[in-house]
Amino acid sequence: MVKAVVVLGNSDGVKGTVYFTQEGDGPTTVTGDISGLKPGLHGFHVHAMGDTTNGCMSTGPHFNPQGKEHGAPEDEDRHAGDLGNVTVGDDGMAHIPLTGPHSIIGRAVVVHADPDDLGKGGHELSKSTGNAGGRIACGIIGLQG
Ligand SMILES: [Cu+2]
Ligand SMILES: [Zn+2]
Repeated sequence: MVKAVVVLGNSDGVKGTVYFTQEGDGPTTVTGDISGLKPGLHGFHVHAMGDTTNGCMSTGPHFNPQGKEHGAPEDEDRHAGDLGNVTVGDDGMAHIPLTGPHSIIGRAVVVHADPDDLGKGGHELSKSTGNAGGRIACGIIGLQG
């Protein structure tokens, strides 16, 4: 069992802790709570870099080791970091790699201001970011004992 955790926060009162667990090569389970967000859907991704020197802006693009297009978590053509949307306080499941060559340890989780259109919104950003708007909170994923 590999366990990882990320603490999210910003100066506007957004706070959260998100846990990732993976048994063997099985799917990664994502659980946790985030408070202080506006009601509704918020884009939720693993971004490529664990670098918050310039806040959430320096976490790079969506984690995408296979060079695919942006999509929904259940799509075949999706970034590995595409976790879809979160609703405040919801727990969820995601099939993202946590061990092996595509480890997400040391990368960043970013919560966005707007819903992720899952690549289907027809906007020029739909196929890269899901047009999820600003990066309102983020944190770096670390191993948990
Ligand atoms: Cu994002
Ligand atoms: Zn993406």
